Amino acid sequence: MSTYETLLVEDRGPVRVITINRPKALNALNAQVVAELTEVVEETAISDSVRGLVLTGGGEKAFVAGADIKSMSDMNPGEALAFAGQGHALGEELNAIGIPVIAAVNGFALGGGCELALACDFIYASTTARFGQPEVKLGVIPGFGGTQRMLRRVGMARALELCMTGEMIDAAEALRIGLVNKVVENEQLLETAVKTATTIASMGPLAIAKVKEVIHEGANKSLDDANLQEQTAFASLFASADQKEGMAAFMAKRAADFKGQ
Ligand code: DAK
Repeated sequence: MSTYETLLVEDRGPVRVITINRPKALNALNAQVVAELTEVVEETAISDSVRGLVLTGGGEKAFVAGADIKSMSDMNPGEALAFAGQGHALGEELNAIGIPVIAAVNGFALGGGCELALACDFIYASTTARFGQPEVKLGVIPGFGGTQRMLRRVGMARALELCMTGEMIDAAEALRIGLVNKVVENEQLLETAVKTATTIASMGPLAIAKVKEVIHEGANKSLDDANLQEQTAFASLFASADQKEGMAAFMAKRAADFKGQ
């Protein structure tokens, strides 16, 4: 595995934990962090052994406090477009990788940090987590897919309210509006996210990849087209050894031994 300047990467069994590690800047996303995240996601996508990703923030205070305001402050529109493109590409890769990606939000998830969490399949938060899209306070808007992913995650009215007021919400409110799936104490956060990713890793890998593909792509399709995609994906799995193994194991009352084939 490569080494990174702004990330810590550790495999815990089948689950890769990526820690964004610039705690002095509250893990703010500059071009280097986004490039390194993209690299590790691409490296993971071709790994046979990694079956889940967990993203978290280094230090006590933040998941990611946003895009790096210092490096953005002098950007012209062309540079801003390139930076936004880099962030969007990362979000698309996190959505396209055929394994679960869980954000373990351990503090501030603001601006680009909230957008990064939204690009994950789902979010677990600690009781100390705070979410917000404060870009309007800086005279800009979310640029890493936040407006659209927030809309799809929590609905139009709440997305508009969060993106227009720039206000922060706490973990309990984030849970209430469906932005996060679960809230636990900080000490249990990483362990809880890794445990869920490990459970998912024991399922048929091809089936997990199809669940992810059908739900992510279906969100952007008509119901008819999305249902057709589901039907085709369901049928395609009957050509896999994993389907034979999963069903044979059920009938033999034993655990399935999936090979991802
Ligand atoms: N960028 C750079 N440095 C940051 C930062 C950030 N987003 N957030 C915090 N820091 C730095 C602080 O400057 C400070 O550094 P020093 O002064 O010690 O050198 C250090 O982290 C600790 O922060 P504080 O001293 O402020 O800590 P507090 O506990 O007092 O406050 C805070 C924590 C999170 C409430 C506060 O730091 C804060 O409000 N931070 C900014 C949050 C924010 O506005 N985030 C959104 C950033 S805008 C786009 C692409 C993307 C985006 C937009 C457009 N395109 C290219 C189109 C996305 C934009 C954003 O994410």
